[in-house]
Amino acid sequence: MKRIFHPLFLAILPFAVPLAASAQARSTDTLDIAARANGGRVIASTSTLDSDKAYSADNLIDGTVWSGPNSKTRGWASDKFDPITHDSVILGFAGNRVVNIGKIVLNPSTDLPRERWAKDVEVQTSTDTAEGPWTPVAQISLKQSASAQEFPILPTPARFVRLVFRSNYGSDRAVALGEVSLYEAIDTSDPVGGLITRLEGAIGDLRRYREVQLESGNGGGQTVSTGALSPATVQLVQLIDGGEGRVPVGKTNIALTRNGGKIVAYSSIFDNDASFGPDKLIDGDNFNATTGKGSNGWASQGFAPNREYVTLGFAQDRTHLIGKIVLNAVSNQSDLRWARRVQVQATTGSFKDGPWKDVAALNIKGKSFLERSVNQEFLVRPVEAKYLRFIFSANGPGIVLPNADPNINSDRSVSLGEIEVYEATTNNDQLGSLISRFSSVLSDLKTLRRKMQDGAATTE
Ligand SMILES: [Ca+2]
Ligand SMILES: [Ca+2]
Repeated sequence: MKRIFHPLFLAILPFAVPLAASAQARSTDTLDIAARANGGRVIASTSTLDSDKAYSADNLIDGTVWSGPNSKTRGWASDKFDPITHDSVILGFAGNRVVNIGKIVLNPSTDLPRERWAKDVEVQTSTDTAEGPWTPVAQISLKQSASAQEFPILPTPARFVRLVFRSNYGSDRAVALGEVSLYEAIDTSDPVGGLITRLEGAIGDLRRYREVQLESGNGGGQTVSTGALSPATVQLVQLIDGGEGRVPVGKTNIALTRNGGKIVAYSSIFDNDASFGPDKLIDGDNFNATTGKGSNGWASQGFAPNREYVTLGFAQDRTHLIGKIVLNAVSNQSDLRWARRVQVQATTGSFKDGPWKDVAALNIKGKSFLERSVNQEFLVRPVEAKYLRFIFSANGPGIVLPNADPNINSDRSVSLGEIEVYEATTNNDQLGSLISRFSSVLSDLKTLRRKMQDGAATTE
């Protein structure tokens, strides 16, 4: 059978095609071409803090960022902050080839004061030499957050990429950055690339649909509201980031040791005393100050804001959609040491290297010892997490002394009694598991396409 196109259809076709293409989400490959492990290179940097190798620009492509005292890397820092002649870093790729940039990911995390962390960055490309000429392709603005921040870029060919650091968060000493990742755009004109782009678009639609379902409370499980709490349990419910108070959450504490929860990393233990180990955060037991009985809780060795952390995972290292976190500050330590503010981050990647996404800053409320001894619930906007990292940023009841850091009421330790984690639930989240399966097919397709292209390149 021969198809006859209507002349009107033929007339609109040239317009319809680019419109449809621009409406689609652009796909990028999964391989970080800036990473040294993948052949990426730092060609030049304008300066290094005190010419100290520990802050070399090579740290920008080592695949890891500073995340506490055990970190292998500190990131890069310039030796000045000059708002006129900006500092910059130039990157190149394996085999000196021209790549087609589609996405950049920057993580500001370094061990330097947060005022020095990079803020406004201009991305420039050169297809010719490492001296330019340079074409600006994106202006990006980073959050002051130790997380991998993604920015799509209109597909642009580049033999060299220059990052020009236009501003930081308020220091005149240096500008600092933890890691740079670059990803190639997937060309929609090749058939596999086109298929990948369509699948990615469809998965994006499904994700948005599920978010709408979650936000409208269309799911199973228990709906938490202040009215639903048992009057016998005084609990403070805080809604994080407009949690809407109607997020349906599961009834099982998936962080609990007997439900498969586990500690996968931590910064330190008070006097190396096992009775203050991080496993005490998920043992389902809290210290009772009146009887002097019960589990001690976790306590760190020393406290400075954002240096102490605990990372936890779940049974079989599975990824869960998190909807609620419960903290209980009570521990067998002076309440000057009890955690007051905790930054929570999530990753679906590695518990060592992330990439980490900020979930919420949880503030444990209450002035008195008793007010702070109760479970405090935090409803968070649903977030996928294979691992959750809890970073401790303030302790004590919030005593403010002259010339002292208000975040530190004791520099001896920060402590916490218990962490509970609950899932956000849709209808058993069948849609969520379907999205996960499609996503892994998408990732396999991208790898396959890259291998096909590499194979074609080597046989040419
Ligand atoms: Ca790094
Ligand atoms: Ca406990």
